Amino acid sequence: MALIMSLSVSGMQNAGNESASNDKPAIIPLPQEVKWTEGTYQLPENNTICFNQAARNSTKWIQKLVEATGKKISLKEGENCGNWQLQIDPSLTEQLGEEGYQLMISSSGINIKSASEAGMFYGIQTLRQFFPAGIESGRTFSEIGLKKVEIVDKPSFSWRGSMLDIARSFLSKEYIRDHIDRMALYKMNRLHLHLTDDQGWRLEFKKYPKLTEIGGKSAVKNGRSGYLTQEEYKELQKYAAERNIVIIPEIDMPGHVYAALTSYPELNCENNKNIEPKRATPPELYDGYNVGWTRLCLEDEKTYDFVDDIIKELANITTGEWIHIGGDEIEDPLYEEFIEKAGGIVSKYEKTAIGWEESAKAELSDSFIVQRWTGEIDIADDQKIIDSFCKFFYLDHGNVLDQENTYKWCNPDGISLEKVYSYKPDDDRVIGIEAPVWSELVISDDRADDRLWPRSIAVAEVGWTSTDKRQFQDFTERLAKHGLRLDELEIKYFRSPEVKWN
Ligand code: TNX
Repeated sequence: MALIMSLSVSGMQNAGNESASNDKPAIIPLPQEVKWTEGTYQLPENNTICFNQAARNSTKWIQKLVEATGKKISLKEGENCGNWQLQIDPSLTEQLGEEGYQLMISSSGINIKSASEAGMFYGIQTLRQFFPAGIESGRTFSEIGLKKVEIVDKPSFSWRGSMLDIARSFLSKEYIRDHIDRMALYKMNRLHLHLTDDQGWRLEFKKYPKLTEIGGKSAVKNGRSGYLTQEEYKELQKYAAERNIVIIPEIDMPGHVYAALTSYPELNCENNKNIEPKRATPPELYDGYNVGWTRLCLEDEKTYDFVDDIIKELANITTGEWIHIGGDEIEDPLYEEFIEKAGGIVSKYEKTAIGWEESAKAELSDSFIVQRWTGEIDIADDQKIIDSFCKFFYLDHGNVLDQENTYKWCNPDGISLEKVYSYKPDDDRVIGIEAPVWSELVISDDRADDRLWPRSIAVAEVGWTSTDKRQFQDFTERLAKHGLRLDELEIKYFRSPEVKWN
């Protein structure tokens, strides 16, 4: 692809500089089919957004774009009634899928079609990338020229996920909300929240208030404590849903439960005599880095009352289809039985269970989704799989070799952009990918930004664009132009040396 460097930079500095429009915009994730045509479409002084009834809700996203131009907008319901056409038509599902769209920019204006609100939202996200980066911080431009194009696009995977570990070190609801916005720009659609671990319990449960009263007070060394109330959790879900993102809550069991054991010591059958490190629970909280040293008392039937209560309350406040039960890093003779029972409880409350890879050792129902991180455990033929292989996707690892405050246990070289980008699905049970940021060492917003960006953009493209269309060199050239947008969004991203940032 011929790229005319620096044009977007000068476009940024001089509001309204038309030269910006002569350059092809860098679209990430790369759409499945793009046909550029000659010339640009100049937005006129008066804009009419013409939408059909199904697209009414979607007009709010367009308004943001047009407002940035300072031009006039009016809304009109109908067909072929304006220079912006938004049409949602469920009969396009076969062609465009649930999340696909068609975007055309021609001399008559802008036309987006989709089968659903999700597809329309993504068509608009693509269009957003045709606008100067300055719109991201609310800057206005008097002249905006949009390169003429025809795009037909849909994702190759239905699961394009990001995982935040807010258990070791908490991230505020404001950070999570910003993260949802950032994910949406790159068409990611699943936000997995790792809500509980040894170092903290981060979601309020009405039936077990001490989980957050006690377990919410701790954190990993130098990390942040805190928790989300149910109200805040619901608000986040709603905010995410508007942006086609589903929140997947994880309550990690039967291991990784020290915060719960401190809050309700009756869940701990060793009564602290046999677990290492030896501690009195309560009142001591845990702020260390060990994994795999705590467990719920699986010998005691009452533990399952707790598990049932927790999953029930969680299912009640969760609008998405999935509940993640954890299941990682624990040796216990009753482990498999636990996974089977907990999976059954999730189904009883009409949700679909997800567990980390180890859960595949149990007899799982077909609906249970396994999240791979090592690839070493055999998984039954009918199981669906989410790939989070640590060597490609563990974003708590360094962006480069020996980056400070990063882990390297899975990949001693660190996980470069190129490494993330080189992932290829090898199995047709895979429904998608997800990149976790574990937070033992990610104890501030700036560090979270640095670990997440720009690698999450590579994750997004891997999840969206078919493998045969992806090329690392081309990706980095497009990414270079997104630096400005990330700056405008005030993301403290890692200036990866693999990219010649504009
Ligand atoms: C492994 S892999 C974990 C987490 C740690 C992470 C640190 C997996 C499912 N669990 O408990 O935070 O390593 O990199």
